[in-house]
Amino acid sequence: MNTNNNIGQIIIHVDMDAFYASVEIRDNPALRGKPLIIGSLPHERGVVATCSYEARKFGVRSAMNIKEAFRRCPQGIYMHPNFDKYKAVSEQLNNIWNTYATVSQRISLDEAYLDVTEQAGDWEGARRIGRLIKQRTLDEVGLTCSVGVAYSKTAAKMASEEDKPDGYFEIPTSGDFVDLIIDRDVSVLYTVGEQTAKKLHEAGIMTVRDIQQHQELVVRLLGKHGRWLTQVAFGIDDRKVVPYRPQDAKSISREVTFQKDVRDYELLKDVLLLLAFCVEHRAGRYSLRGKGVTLKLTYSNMQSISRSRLLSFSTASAVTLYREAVQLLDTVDHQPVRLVGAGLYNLAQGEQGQMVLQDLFEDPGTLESQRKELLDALGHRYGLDFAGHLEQIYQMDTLHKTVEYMRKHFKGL
Ligand code: TTP
Ligand code: MG
Repeated sequence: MNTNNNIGQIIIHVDMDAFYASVEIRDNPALRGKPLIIGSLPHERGVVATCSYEARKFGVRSAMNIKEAFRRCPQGIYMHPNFDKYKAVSEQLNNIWNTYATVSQRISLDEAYLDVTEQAGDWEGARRIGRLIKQRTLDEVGLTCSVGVAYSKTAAKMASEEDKPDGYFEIPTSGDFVDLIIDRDVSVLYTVGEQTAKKLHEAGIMTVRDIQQHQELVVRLLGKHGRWLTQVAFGIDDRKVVPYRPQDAKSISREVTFQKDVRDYELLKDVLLLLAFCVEHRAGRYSLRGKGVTLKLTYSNMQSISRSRLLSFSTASAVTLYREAVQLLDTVDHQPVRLVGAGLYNLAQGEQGQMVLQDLFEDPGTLESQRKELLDALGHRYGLDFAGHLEQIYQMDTLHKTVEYMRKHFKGL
């Protein structure tokens, strides 16, 4: 097997470059070489999903407020994302990736871990696979990606970042990994986000070497996460590549940002009903039920709050989720709202045997008639056929458009 390391796994992490933006550029070469920003449009509310590397030179980043992006890059080209297209591309990518992996773990549309230990045989074989994936992605899909080959998942992810875009980088052993990062800032470790980095910095822990030398302090500051970091700082990460299964998700939620703040909480309740249907749809696809219900709000001052409650039974019903979310909404401060979300957590896969017990709490007949009543009433208020268009409303774009229509046409109850 692989001779260059003694851990026994060879893992590839592959991550597409500026994914959404690159797909748009591929399909419209006039965009090539330009600062392209995918997300909201400058006059709308919202954030940057991603941007081309040319736009990154202006300081534009994923998740940045779109107004800030426009301030930094007024000459940029701004476009809405086209999710259906990206999903289709992702399927193509997945087919290429799967050819070379015994197990592949998709992390998002554009990113996966591949366990290539068997197929590769040795390090040279892994190198060949890494190169092949890059070549086929370019030839067959017309896009560039960055590939990291390493002895562990953490190192493979780090390797794919190391030489981006169109990168290829190897980290064969834990020794190589430690040599590479020991004097870098703690934020080089991908589980260290802004908040965690701040906490560590404030305690004087600036680099990976500091983590190595102050393990007790790191654990005291960060608990379980700290313990993980003290391992990773020495290159220890034995996690296996596990196939991604949507049913393993810990929660399912949907949210929308309004183009103008909403002051009327009756309108919010109507929006919660649509969100509840979207969550029900997703839960249904994977036969999931949740015991916990959450409501999320972001107020106009950007303060976000979430409220949740655990039910005595688990549900996948939009009616139940809606009713619970509305009750939670009644308990919060009624300030103007820019974002509202609803979700289920504490998920478990529904089993037939539980259905009988379930019926004690949620009679299927009653739920069905309530569902119809709620949708009819909603349709009546806005003059829209919600029941007939649910399939479309489950899609993000239509959901946003519908919610904006509701906001503009809301006249009170
Ligand atoms: P990333 O792989 O994080 O970013 P990227 O592929 O655009 O760029 P990079 O070359 O740095 O890998 O995310 C993949 C896609 O996921 C990205 O194209 C858009 C989407 N996305 C969001 O919608 N919002 C976000 O905050 C992030 C980080 C990504
Ligand atoms: Mg990417």
